[in-house]
Amino acid sequence: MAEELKLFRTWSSPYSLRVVHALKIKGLEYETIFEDLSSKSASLLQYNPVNKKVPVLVHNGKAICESLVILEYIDETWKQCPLLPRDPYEKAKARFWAKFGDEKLSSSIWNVLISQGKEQEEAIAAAVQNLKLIEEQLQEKKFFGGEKIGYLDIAFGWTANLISILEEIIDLKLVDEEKLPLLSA
Ligand SMILES: N[C@@H](CCC(=O)N[C@@H](CS)C(=O)NCC(=O)O)C(=O)O
Repeated sequence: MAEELKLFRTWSSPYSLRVVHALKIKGLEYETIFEDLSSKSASLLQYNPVNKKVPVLVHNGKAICESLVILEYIDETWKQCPLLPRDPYEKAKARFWAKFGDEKLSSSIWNVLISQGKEQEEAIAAAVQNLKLIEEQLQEKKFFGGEKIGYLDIAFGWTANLISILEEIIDLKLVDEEKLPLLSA
């Protein structure tokens, strides 16, 4: 039976781009359904009734939601070009930092955007502190995944495009080449 693979996403969703990148690395063909989040389709609501968000991957009629969960599903289903490390400890660390990125790093960067004055100075310090923790994960490695792009690189992909856009909006450099050379590179 031919595989049926559909991805519900929007062009702007950084979470969805994770899935796009993983499917590309695995060399998988799929259909894209672009959603209008101001008028969600009946299919999206049917496939993701709990969170009603993109991305949703539908594989042979079965829906998988939450971008990090989808990455793991893709990695376990299609074994070529592994994304997660095989070693259980390295795998646990990759999952830990991906969670940190979604729960702590992203909100600390958002706080910089929505604050002003003294509050913004504090928000910048907190965001840079979090970015330094990420920088440490890159020590002596080309990618978070080592020599090849892996799960954590895909999970942090949003930092590469969204932070530079936010920097332009608030006219402030967060990922500084001197303070965060590896992340900046
Ligand atoms: N934790 C979710 C976040 C997904 C998410 O926030 N998606 C946004 C687009 S970037 C969305 O669909 N928002 C619609 C809504 O909140 O109603 C994931 O990793 O998949």
